[in-house]
Amino acid sequence: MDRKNTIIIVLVAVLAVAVGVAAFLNSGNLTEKRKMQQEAKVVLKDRDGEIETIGLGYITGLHPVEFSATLDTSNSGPREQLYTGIELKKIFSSLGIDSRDYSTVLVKAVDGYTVALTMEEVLKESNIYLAYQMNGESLGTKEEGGSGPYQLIVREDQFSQRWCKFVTEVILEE
Ligand SMILES: Nc1nc2c(c(=O)[nH]1)N[C@H]1C(S)=C(S)[C@@H](COP(=O)(O)O)O[C@H]1N2
Ligand SMILES: [Mo]
Repeated sequence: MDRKNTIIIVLVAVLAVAVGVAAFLNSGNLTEKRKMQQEAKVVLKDRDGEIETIGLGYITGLHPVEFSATLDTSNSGPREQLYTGIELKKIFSSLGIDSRDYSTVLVKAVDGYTVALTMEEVLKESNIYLAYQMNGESLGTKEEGGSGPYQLIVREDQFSQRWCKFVTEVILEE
């Protein structure tokens, strides 16, 4: 075998290993996210890393409320629904997070959907919630054809475009 062929074979082998490693790392990440969804967990982070991982027990301990909001989906017109959840800002304050330290909040879903909120919006009264029930029923997971276990509700968003379903991560940015 000449040198050129050897080089090509080595390059292909190196690429194959790199693709394999990348796929493996990615799948680990996905499995972890799915597990968080099954266990109904949400992780809060900032640039220094994880602040806290919270679950349904923590959220129900914060005195969730019922509120109405108008859901608009791709296959139905706008309809008023009754949600149960907690204002995002109340989760922050309960964890000792100082809203003045951050300007932006990113909310990420298991399918990669990401929504950006300004801290100003988050602090508005009765606007942005993390919901876990609609009309008294659990939201259900993506696998179950639901929109949860948690969904971000932005009451001021007329077309529900930032109502992030399947929330797994909340990232605070300075
Ligand atoms: N995780 C996630 N959340 C999402 C979306 C999405 O694709 N993924 N679509 C958004 C859009 S554009 C709308 S209108 C509402 C309702 O979307 P649906 O029609 O797919 O239910 O969810 C929002 N939240
Ligand atoms: Mo949409």
